[in-house]
Amino acid sequence: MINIKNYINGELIEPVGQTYIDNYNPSIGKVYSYIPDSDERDVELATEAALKAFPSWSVTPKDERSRIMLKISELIEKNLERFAIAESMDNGKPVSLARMVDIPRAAANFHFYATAILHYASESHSMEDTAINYTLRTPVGVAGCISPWNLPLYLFTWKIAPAIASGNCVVAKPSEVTPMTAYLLSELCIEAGLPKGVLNIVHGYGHKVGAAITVHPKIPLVSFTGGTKTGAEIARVAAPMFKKLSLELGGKNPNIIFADCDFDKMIKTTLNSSFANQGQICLCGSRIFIERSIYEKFKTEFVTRVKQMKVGNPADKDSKLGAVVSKSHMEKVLSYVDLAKQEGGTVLCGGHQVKLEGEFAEGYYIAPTVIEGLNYNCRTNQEEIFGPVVTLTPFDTEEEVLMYANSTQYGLASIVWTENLTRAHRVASNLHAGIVWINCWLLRDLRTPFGGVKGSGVGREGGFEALHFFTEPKNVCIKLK
Ligand code: TXE
Repeated sequence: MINIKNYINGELIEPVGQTYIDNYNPSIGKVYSYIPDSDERDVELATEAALKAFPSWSVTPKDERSRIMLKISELIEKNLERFAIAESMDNGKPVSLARMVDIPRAAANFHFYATAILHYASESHSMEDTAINYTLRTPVGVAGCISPWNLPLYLFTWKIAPAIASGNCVVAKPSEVTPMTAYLLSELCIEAGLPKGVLNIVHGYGHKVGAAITVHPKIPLVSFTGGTKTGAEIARVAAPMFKKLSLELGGKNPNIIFADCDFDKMIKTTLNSSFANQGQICLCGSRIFIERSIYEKFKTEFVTRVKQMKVGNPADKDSKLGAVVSKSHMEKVLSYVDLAKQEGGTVLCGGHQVKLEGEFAEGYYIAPTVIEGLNYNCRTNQEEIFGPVVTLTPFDTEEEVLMYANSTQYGLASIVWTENLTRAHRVASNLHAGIVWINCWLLRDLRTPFGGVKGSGVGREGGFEALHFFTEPKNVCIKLK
């Protein structure tokens, strides 16, 4: 059994309270390591270390910061297989997915911001011959980064990389449900020569460690990804302290399928946008709206293919779905299937736990689930389920489907399938969402703004948006005469 340690001031250390939390492997439903049950004392140590490192790190030349970050990126790539297996064991996702998506993306996050910082420039505003203004962009200080369990290392590094690239020091908290790869990352940071105190990782519960980061007076900005309720709690505490906040929260994304789409491409991608990572991606399209003239064709083809998706041991090459992240999450997702039935829905396939054999018998597996016959405004179609569950709803007009699509409290991503270019632009501009994918899904250019509207959050990550967030602009005005 591995005892995970906190990474504070360049060292791997035990939590002050010396207590630990059980860490489950969801694919077998058993404890396989222990996580520090840290509290505000550990956050205090981490913040002191970060404050001590800040004066030097914030003036370390960009080239040097970049060099160290590139080294971290290289080390992640070198350890790809080990990290992919660790991510799968911690989270339940197929190893193949972690190998193809999660871990390469974590390396890419460091690589991207190691180079982005070299190209980051600030503005100047000339007032003809009266004066010249220029904007200084300086690191803010100690950044709090709090991340969730669905894409553990991917989302953790998506925050840390821009924060340290722009000269901040960080107190970070990975999800207590999936802490392992953040722990492995701390070992790589030591190996890469990241100066002590620049990145500090404190493991533990949200209500202890996350809350202590949020309320700490010396942490002036918080970047958070997680549930909408938690985001609201963080905003409630941080707003009166005038902290900078970036909140990337839940989604209930529409996948809008017009009859003129490229059917084969659409079906293939829709299987993915529905069930990748067991549906536990805030960008998954869980509400599928299909133009009525192709509704039956879509339903037949889609359900046939969903039934063929193998749910199994995450290490098996042909497993399309692994385990969901925890027992309580499995129960939550299955409770939504019961709710859907009560709301008049018909389960076309799935809707139940999958019991595997042997050592996987106690794992948390759910069959990919497709439900039809629900109103667009019932709870099943309004609340984030965050599991392998999608609903099918027919529509007749563009106006009607836009109303359905925009009807939730969320507004993160949308997917649109049509070969009609004019309609694609029109629908994209009328969707209330931070991201619209036309004829694709999860195609990501790291330079683009990433985030949502309404209950899906505040602020944008990605590209220079993140560097703006992690720096404070200061205008200097010089009179010329
Ligand atoms: O997330 P939490 P949970 C959604 C999804 C899921 C629901 C709840 O619907 O079912 O949220 O998931 C830390 N102060 N998403 O409960 O609690 C926590 O320790 C500060 C969407 O796992 O929001 C973890 O590190 N921090 C989502 C992080 O917040 C606190 C991804 C996220 O956990 C805290 C995950 C507090 N008071 C879940 N309480 C997405 N948008 O991708 C908890 N945390």
